[in-house]
Amino acid sequence: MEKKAHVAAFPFPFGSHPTALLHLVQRLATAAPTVQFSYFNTTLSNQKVFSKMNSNGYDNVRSYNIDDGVPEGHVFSGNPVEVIELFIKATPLNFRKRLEEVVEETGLKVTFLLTDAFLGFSADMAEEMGIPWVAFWTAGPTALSLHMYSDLIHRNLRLTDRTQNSDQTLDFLPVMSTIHASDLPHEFLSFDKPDRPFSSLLQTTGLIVPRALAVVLNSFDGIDPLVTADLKSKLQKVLNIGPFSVPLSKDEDGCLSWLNRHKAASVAYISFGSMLTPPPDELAALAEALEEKKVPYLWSFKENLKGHLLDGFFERTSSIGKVVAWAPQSQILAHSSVGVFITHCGWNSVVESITGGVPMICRPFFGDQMINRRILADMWQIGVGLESDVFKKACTMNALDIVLSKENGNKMRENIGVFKESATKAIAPNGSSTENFKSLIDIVS
Ligand code: U2F
Repeated sequence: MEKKAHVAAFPFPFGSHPTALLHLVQRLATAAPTVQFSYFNTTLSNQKVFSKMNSNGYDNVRSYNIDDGVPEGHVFSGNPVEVIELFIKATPLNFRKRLEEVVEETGLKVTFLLTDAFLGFSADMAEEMGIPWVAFWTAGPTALSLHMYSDLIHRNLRLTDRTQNSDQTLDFLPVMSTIHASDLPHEFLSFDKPDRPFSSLLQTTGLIVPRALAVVLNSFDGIDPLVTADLKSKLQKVLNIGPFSVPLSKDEDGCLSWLNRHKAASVAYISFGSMLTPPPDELAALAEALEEKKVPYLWSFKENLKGHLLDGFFERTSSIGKVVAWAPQSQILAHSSVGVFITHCGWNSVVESITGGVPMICRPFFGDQMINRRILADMWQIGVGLESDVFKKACTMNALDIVLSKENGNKMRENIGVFKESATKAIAPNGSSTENFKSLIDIVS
């Protein structure tokens, strides 16, 4: 089939960002078979993404490796942000170089840029190339709003690192009046420190997204109408196209058949996303709470840490629990046996929990996660935080009691049911997300 349009897609190669963009690219590629899609990602991230995702059946999608900016023989200091900063320093040259080679190899001029909103250089690159740019925001609408209002927030709160513990709310901003200063991401507080490339990159995001022809989110119009309306008034086009229907993953460890053997709403599913593992003392506290309460659990737990773990907890509790290195999460959260999701509040996990109708116990760590916890627990009442903010045995047992109790659990499930219904409507034929996705196809083709 002759290809006229050629979309270049650039992910931010960390956490769930690259997988989420590839899902979007594959969905668009299926809907627009005459468009060619080129997906540029670092070698390591491409390996990770494609080991978990099916790349067959997408003849019009090709992936390319780009430089990750890590010098040969580099010895890492142990600071997790270092790899991100090296990558940022290598941009946009690494993307531009490979893009030019691909155009040369294929003879296909790039007609469109679809990139992670973190990659603010895309606005200039698209302008230089004389082509449109669509930004993909992988977190929630309130987190995007935070970046749009960063100047105002900094002015009003006079933020410094010390205000991290402040209980002051952002009540001067109606769309964020329930958010506390202490919920703001650490990097957000360092916007004035130019020696921190990740902070600078985030600071650029809010300034640059209004230049995008459209901003695409894994969200739906009914989730937070006030925030969505405000974003719509500030951006050229806001396209909520979620919840994404994540392609079914293989269930190699038999999680779903294990869940089939349990009572409705009885199991705790535990996962801290694609990057995080809580510190050992918190893992121990969570394990002790599960063991003492005899809560059946299914734990997605990174394999390399299993060995030294938890004084034989997994062996001792194998009759009530199951531990796997990677779980088919969205299918698990859609299973009726799951009663609670113990989560770091990453946005994709939040959306999957809402779609599955499962209330959450929130233990956020960084970035937008504290904001998500605030919204889930205080505004929407579909989750609870931990009294001491971190896993301690007593407060974790208390949170399990609340969510798994009939009265509170049912109330939360009722609240979450309203969002679930709105999500289901959004992705139905003629629903808002379906229509937004059609607009996106029109734009890229
Ligand atoms: C960053 O979040 P993460 O990538 O750590 O977490 P999520 O946004 O929740 O996405 C995790 C995805 O990985 C899947 C899960 C989600 O789609 O279904 N998964 C799985 O399939 N099996 C497993 O065993 C474990 C996970 C960042 F840290 C957050 O703060 C942001 O909100 C987020 C989005 O920008 O990116």
